[in-house]
Amino acid sequence: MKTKKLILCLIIGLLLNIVWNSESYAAIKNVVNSSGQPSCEAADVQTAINIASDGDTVFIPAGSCTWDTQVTVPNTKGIILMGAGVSKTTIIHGTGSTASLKITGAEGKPFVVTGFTYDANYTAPSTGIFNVVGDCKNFRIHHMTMKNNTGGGRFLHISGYTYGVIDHVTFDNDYMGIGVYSGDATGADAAWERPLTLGTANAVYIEDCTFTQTGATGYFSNDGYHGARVVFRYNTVINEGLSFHGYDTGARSIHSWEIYNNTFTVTSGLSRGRAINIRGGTGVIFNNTITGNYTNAIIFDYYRSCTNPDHVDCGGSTTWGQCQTLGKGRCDGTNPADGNQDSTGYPCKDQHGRTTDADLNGIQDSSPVYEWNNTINGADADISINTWNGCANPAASDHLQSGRDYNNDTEHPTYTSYTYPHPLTKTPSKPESPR
Ligand SMILES: [Ca+2]
Ligand SMILES: [Ca+2]
Ligand SMILES: [Ca+2]
Repeated sequence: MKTKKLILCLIIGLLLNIVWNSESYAAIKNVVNSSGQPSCEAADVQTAINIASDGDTVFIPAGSCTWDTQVTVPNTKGIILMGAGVSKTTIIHGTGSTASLKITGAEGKPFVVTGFTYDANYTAPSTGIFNVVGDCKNFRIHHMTMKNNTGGGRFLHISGYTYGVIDHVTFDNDYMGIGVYSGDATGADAAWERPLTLGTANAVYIEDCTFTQTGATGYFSNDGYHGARVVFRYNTVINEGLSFHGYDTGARSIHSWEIYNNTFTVTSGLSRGRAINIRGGTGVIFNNTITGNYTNAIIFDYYRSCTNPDHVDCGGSTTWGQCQTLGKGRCDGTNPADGNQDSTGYPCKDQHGRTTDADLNGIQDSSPVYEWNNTINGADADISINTWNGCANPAASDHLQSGRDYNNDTEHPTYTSYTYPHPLTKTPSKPESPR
């Protein structure tokens, strides 16, 4: 009995200590100017960040400010950067081709960004108006609006060995909502050496977000490469498609992806290309509802099946991507980059249905893709392979085969999806009454 009471006292003491600690140390740093007045200006936000400690909230009050110098959060602190709400605090990107907000994350230092509208001002850079780097494993970016990115760049660019969740963000007038480049160019090989972890927290989760583009031309809700792991679920995509890079234009392909319970819609009077377009890696695609005038529901491309400037698709000239060797050469049985288990070069490096070489025999291991319960305009939607017109010996159909590399209308035999909503969305990040 005595021991039990002692343990109980210790537990209560520990709990009180946690409460006391969080109350004592998690402070709110209101952003003010040199006169002490509420401010959303970049220099004042930076000053508040500089004096904040782990767990503190830097509160950006209502107002509209153009950030023409970059605001940075260093990897020495994990903070909450919070606006007064999307209808109240507006930050306008004003640093041209450089991100106006850059967070360098760190392992063990979770960070949160929430509660403001971020206006790209039609100049979104390729590395995002908002750039996340470093190796934080539990960030959250939520309840924001990002708008007016029509400049060809990204709203949000995430690179490094980093995982977390982006939820309830509205991407409006979107060119490219989110680019995930986990591993980044220099860490892409290391990212591909880590084992496949479908159904776990080891990914960048994008959930309950809305991506909308109302222009005449199609754009992409998001992208991934350099060994990225992306889970894209419960999102609403309007007049856009999802596209992941392979072992072609990037250092390495995206590593893995889980795409489920999303809606992809083309509104009346518009047309778009592919709803889901993937160029490498493995994963699952299920329960997606595709509606409207998309040319294709789900397409797999593997560029190196046919990187030949002379083939018919290219019209005898090298055009972007699909007709360039990009320094990687074709997968044709002679390229040491590939598995070369048959005369076509199969399995090609980072191709669909292949993953980390966990058994270290020098050949990327088989992990077929599974597709089930996807529809386009009410009918069954399947993965189809882009077989470049006129390309043979080898053809894409030699490298990507149904029943071997991918399976349509077949539930994955062992996969279980990760908890929804993502547990990080339960983390409180709203002080009771910020002032
Ligand atoms: Ca192997
Ligand atoms: Ca089918
Ligand atoms: Ca199907």
